[in-house]
Amino acid sequence: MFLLCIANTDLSKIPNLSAAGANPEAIKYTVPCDAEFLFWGKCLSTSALPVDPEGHPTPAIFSRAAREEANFPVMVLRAGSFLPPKCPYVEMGSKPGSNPLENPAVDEVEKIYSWAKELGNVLASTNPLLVIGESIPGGTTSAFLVLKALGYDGMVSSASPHNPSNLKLEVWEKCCSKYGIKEGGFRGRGLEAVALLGDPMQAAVSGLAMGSYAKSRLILAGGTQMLAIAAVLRNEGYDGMIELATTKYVASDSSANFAKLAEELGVKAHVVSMDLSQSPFRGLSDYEKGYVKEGVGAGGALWYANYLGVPLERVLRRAEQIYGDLMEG
Ligand code: AAM
Repeated sequence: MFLLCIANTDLSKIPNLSAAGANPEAIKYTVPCDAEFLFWGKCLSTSALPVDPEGHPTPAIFSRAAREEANFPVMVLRAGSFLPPKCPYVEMGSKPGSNPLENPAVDEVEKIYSWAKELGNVLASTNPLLVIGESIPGGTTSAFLVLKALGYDGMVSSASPHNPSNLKLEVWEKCCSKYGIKEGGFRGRGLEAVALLGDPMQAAVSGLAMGSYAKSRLILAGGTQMLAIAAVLRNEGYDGMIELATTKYVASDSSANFAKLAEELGVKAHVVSMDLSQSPFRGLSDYEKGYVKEGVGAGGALWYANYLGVPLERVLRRAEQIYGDLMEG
């Protein structure tokens, strides 16, 4: 089964920090639209697909294409989003995350974690393989803050080709002054780091992972945001195998330290070597230039389809067809 965990964080309201939406107003629709697109193949909360500020489409295109080609079941988990998606979903009863520069980031972190753990346990008893993706604009920054707090020094990726790394670092430094914390100060306290600096998606996905590990194979579908989940798991005492699947765009992002962080965390990474350079659509071929890169579990969905016997090329052609139809419509 493919699970998409959706959430929001007020971090996305900091200007220029997130590119997962055309503009700050549009960003609040990214999450419900991603879920709707994955589920129905069209967005219901807005008339158009989520795009970045330069018009490049959401990676949900690839997750949806993988689902259409491989027919795997999907489930949406809402762990605190500004707006509900117009599709069936599991409600975690949690609030969107706060900007830690204003307030501690995640309310009721233990509740989210324990509910998700129980859900992970239930899902794992009927699914031998769980692939878990995310949609949370601003999520690379909350990932960075948690990694730093847990002592992992490396930059996260970004939905933009121009990673606002300095801005992310500035947010971390301001958090250090506000709360009197330092790098590595939360070692061994993964959930506490999430509560102060992370986001509700991290609490939910960490719980799902902890609850399912003993029973099923789990693939964290995403890039450096999923490495932050791995960091939480390691700091909550999980010392088993952690697998992650992501696109080559995150793995080869020179503004981030994906490989170094994955190695430090003992994460086995499946990197999907997709090539969109020949795509007739600029919205897609520009992924090769570092636009968007990953999200909505795209890398994991491509990996999953391939695992189920569908060649990568077929899913990519389907994604082009889906995008082409939308452009014409
Ligand atoms: C999710 N939906 C998206 C999207 N993502 N729609 C358009 N572009 C994206 N990149 P940042 O921290 O820079 O905001 O990047 C993280 C977000 O980008 C996540 O929501 C991820 O799923 C992706």
